[in-house]
Amino acid sequence: MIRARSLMLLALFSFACNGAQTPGTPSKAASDETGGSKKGDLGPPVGEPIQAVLTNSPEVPPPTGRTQPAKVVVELEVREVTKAISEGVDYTFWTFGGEVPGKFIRIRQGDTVEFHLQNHPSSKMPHNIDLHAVTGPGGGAASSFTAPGHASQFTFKALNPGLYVYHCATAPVGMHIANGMYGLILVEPPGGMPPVDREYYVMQGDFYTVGKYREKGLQPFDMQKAIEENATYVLFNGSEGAIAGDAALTAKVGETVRLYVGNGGPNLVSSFHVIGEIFDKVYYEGGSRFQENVQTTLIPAGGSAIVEFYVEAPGTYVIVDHSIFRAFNKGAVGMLKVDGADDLAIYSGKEVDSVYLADMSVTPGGAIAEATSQAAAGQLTPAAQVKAGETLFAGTCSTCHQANGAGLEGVFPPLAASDYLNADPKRAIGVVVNGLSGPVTVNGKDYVSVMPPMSQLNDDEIANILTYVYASWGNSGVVVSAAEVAQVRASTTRPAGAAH
Ligand code: HEC
Ligand SMILES: [Cu+2]
Repeated sequence: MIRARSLMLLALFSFACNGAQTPGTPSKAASDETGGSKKGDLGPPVGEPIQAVLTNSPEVPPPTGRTQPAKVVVELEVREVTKAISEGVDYTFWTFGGEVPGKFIRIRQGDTVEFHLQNHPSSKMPHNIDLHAVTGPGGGAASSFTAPGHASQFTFKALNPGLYVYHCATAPVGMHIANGMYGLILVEPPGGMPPVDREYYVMQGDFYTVGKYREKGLQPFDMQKAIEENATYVLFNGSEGAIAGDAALTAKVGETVRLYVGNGGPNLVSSFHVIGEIFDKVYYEGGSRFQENVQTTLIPAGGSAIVEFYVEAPGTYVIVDHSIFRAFNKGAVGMLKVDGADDLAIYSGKEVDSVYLADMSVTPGGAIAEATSQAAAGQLTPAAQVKAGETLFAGTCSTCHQANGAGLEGVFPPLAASDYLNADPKRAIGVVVNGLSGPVTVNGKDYVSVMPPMSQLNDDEIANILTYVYASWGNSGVVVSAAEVAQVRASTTRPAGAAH
């Protein structure tokens, strides 16, 4: 559908180029130049005003399909909403259109945009919008200051093609952006974007909460952490898992995928990477020219990139910010699931998901979500703990102790029927919270090695993992509670450098 339409567009565009020139239309001689705002005024709007199609991420509106400039009406409503930022963690987001990132806007170079910004009556704050696609002081910010329950309107002509960030610019600006007030506006060049099979909208942002990463409950914004650029979460599309697990982006072998990638910041630049893919093209910084054969592209805060790649092999491709602690410890993980037949000449076909996905493969509505909601209701069952613990164990402990708990001769002690484990649950909690080093004897065999503290796990997660371990492989069946973990955590010390 996208392909057919864009092909038609392309054909029309080349026709227009060879035909009569209207003032301001890019000429053939200038076709190796890519822009400049002077070429962007393609004349007055033609035809009836058009209502812009806006989409929530990860969807992208269809190509404009137009060959002439139009008047385009954009209606965007600001809403302040409380929803999940991670499993069991809520946050009050300020949004353009109800979600983070804000609605994707797609127009064509030369269009005249009549922009209506509404601020929902339930909002507590005034807001405005600065679109980087606007030529003029403030990018629309001054003309769009909008109190709760009010609306404002301004008009601009989109002179430069490209992929632009928009954001709120109401003081304190950093706080409005940190709460999720950003999105993307694509200004297509007159010929449209070249056709591809799939287009997706992905936008990174950093978030600052008073509680630690994955600390449960409603988490307020932490201004000091934001000033220090010490992000608690770094996320694609506004929440952990927004484009992972069941919500992963999808494609089929043999398709070309285009990602419109933005970075709202407010602070961090993104080292955007798809594990196991090479970007065939990157329109770096969201501009008109592309680089080819790129592994990782840098996307500044308040900037964008358009990346394209052809998918040869089926499987799960993990999307990360390659500043890699952000991926594994702050949530910057997405996935592209590709269906189709293996091409063994290109890739041998061994699944590597578990290496990279670890416990990031947590899916909303899965075992962990179930345990979290039971715990929130004060009705956590051991069965739910075991199920959640199984998933977490696979992503955390199995790397060393193996999926079946057998460990590795002489290197990693067994958790299966471990006399050390079963003798003292409090001590076992301490091992996970604080790590273990030096000589230890398990089932009559000596180990002299190091287990690092599992600093990335919170009390609920450790309780669930240990409950699962105790319920498995001939162990004692002890149930471990988050309160017990908290108690051990409070009464013991971690080696210097452990996260918490
Ligand atoms: C990086 C490898 C590694 C990871 C990951 C790891 N462990 Fe360990 N674990 C070890 C090593 C090595 C020892 C022995 C340390 C020593 O020799 O002092 C150990 C010891 C233990 C022990 C005590 C000995 C025994 O076998 O009963 C327990 C209990 C334990 N680990 C549980 C866990 C749990 C639960 C997790 C996941 C939350 C985990 N470990 C993750 C490497 C690891
Ligand atoms: Cu705002």
